[in-house]
Amino acid sequence: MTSEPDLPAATAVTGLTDEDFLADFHHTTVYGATAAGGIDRQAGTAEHGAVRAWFRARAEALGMTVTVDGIGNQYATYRWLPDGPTVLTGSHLDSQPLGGRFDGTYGVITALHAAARLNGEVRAGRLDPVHNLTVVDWFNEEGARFAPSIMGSSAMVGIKDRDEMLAVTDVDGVTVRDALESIGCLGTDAAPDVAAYAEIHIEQGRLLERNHTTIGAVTQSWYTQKLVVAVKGEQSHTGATVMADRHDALVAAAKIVVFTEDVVADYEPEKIVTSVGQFTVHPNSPIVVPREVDLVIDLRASAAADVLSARDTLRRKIADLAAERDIRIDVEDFDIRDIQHYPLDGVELTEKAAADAGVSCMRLETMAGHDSVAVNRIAPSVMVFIPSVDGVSHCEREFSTDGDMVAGVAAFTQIAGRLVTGALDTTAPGEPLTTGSSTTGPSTTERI
Ligand code: HGY
Ligand code: MN
Ligand code: MN
Repeated sequence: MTSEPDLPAATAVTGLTDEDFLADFHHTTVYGATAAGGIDRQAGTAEHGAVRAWFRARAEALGMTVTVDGIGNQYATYRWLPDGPTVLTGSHLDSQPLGGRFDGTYGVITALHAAARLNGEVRAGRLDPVHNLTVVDWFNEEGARFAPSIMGSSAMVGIKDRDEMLAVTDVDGVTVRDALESIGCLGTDAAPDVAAYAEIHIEQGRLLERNHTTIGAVTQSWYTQKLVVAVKGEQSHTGATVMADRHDALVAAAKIVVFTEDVVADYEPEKIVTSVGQFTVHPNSPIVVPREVDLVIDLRASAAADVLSARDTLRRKIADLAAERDIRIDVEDFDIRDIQHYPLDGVELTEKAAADAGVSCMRLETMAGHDSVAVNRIAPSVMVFIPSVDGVSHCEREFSTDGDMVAGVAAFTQIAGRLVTGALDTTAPGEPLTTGSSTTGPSTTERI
């Protein structure tokens, strides 16, 4: 193992200061800015294209080479060595509708500044890398406009089929391929060979805040899946059909929403979460009994068994409901993501880096999904958090302080510096990629 570099403060090296980082970060909020202080920068939109173009130009201005792969992931690389696998760092620039300014974007800008600081070290002869360093801006981590989420990284590591993902359409029938072409991000470059991956992100929960801690060293991700439900009743006149003759899809769908909330009451508090986030009524006319409601249930838990048993309970209750009300309800498993255990070496690396950066650190799990959940299957991945005020995310009032963000940049620079000198070169990836793994397993559509 090469000796661990004691990286001096960045200011001494590249002139890129904490103020420069904050200026870059806060500049990104102009792309898709909403009136209430959030951003709306859904994957493949003009706003998303604009921030990605700014990122490419900024990276090139910092001396990086930018490439784009066939599912729209952008890679900015310091090519210090002629070849060999690169250390990959980064996150995503797309957002949820009316989302927060920090989710994903913080990780991309932090990775960019950490890379620039380390480049200064290398050029000053104070860092001797055994790997190149790449900053990635993943395509469509959020899965809001195009489902599933974590799309670009999952296609890059081979969990999802790239051409299948390019054919996914949004509600208006626009394909991922069309959207990527419209923002000039349908690339042809090969994705990099990855030695190790690191991602820093806002916690989107309140554990760090509750524990007055600045850095989170993430040990595992939660087991997550979606249930895609189509409730199929019969359209009729709201004013002329007697109640006994109605096959009201909306009343049945509403009951499913309540089932979903009730089912988690059987489990340990804060160890399982669920909501229906998407709920579409057809034909959605004020004097028509709805014929169909399409809804998506998001189910997540620290233990896979809890998601699977909650899923079975829901399927049973939905089947009973369909029989009672003489309607059809299709239920499909979707976007299943196994738990990912991040390598312990990487967790300890984060703890060391936080100590060197002089900030507090604690271990925790991630309830939210991240691109690291995909990449950890092919390369040892390090997942790092900074605090979210009130634990709020996917919301315009999402917030992290400048102080915490800057502390995260310092710690992340330490982590990336150790990775480029081979700190995880003998560490295995998380859960190896196996064919038929649950994220690629068949989605079962049950007609009830
Ligand atoms: O799936 C997730 O948790 C992420 O926010 N896309
Ligand atoms: Mn995110
Ligand atoms: Mn998100």
